[in-house]
Amino acid sequence: IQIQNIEAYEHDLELVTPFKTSYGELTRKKTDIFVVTSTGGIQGYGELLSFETPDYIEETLSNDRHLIKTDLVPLIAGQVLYSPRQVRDLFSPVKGNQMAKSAIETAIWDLFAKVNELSLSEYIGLINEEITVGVSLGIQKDEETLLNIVTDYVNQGYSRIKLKISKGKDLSYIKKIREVYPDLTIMVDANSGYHLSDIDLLKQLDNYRLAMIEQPLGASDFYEHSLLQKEINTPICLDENIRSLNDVKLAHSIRSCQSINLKIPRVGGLTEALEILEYAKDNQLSIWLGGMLESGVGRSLNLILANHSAFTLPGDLSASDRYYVEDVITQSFSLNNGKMKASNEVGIGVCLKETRVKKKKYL
Ligand code: OSB
Ligand code: MG
Repeated sequence: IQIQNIEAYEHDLELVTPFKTSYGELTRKKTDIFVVTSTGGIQGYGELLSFETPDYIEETLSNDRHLIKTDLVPLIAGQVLYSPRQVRDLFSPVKGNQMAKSAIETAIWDLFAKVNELSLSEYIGLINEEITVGVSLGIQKDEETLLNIVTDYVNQGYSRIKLKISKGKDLSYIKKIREVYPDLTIMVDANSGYHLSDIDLLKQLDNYRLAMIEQPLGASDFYEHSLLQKEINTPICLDENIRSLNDVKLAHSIRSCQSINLKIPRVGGLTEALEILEYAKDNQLSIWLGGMLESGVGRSLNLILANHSAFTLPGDLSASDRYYVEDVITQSFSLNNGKMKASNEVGIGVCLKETRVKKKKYL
């Protein structure tokens, strides 16, 4: 196939509740839905997930919009594509900027599945089943507030809870939740809010039977995480610094972590994500699917990939009602006995709502 047209709808979505992390608070999220159209008139959808500010990782939405226009689109315009797996190599002259690449690459996967009249699950070779999922909860003003929120999500059926932590809003919060829920799978995410010098505090995490701590140290660090992992029993999971299969190999070989948070956008798309999953499986490395507060477009894709047999734990993949007041797709994903199921419709299986948001032409 050849790509004839690329456009993006620029949404500004309101979160159901503010999402606070060690680096900041979000009440809304801008998200661009890319629509890639083939010469045959078939459309694929992909979501651009970078944030407005470079506080999670360095990539930003405005830079990505620019880069897609000036650098990525010219690399695929006019090319004859026979597989979505070619896109990663076509984009290889551009270094980094994985989320920008992923927006286009995942749209092209959707497009190829649709051209073949298959669901993306079938196209990749995955079987949709009921998936046990988890929820990621932002930092709260006090322990009691967090406990009420955790209780609400446990009652909804979530069996794996991730708590965002930051310096000063950590041990007392974790202790409170662990006391009330002795058997709950609890993990924590520091979003690189600590330093190696906080080792005495980090060692105390071992008292709470946490499934893991995500990215305690630097957002691009591998070495200090490996030193920390030697000193604590709580498994370390890496998120921010995992941009490629090579990063997973590095982390695994120097023992920076015992688990990987895999996010499709953070590794540049589905081709790289699938290779990482194969590597994790071959090397018995714990891996689970992370989230980027996706709208329905990104979440539908995540839910499809969540069927991969390499995943060892429920992901940050929650029902639609946990995220936005209004979504960009006509369907919604709900929780059924703690589980969610991917769409079996063609491609990623979503219909975009009619919208009056700004539309930008890229090709
Ligand atoms: O660190 O995993 C993270 C959301 C945005 C940016 C970074 C992270 C997160 C989450 C939420 O934890 C996961 C989700 O439910 O989408
Ligand atoms: Mg994280």
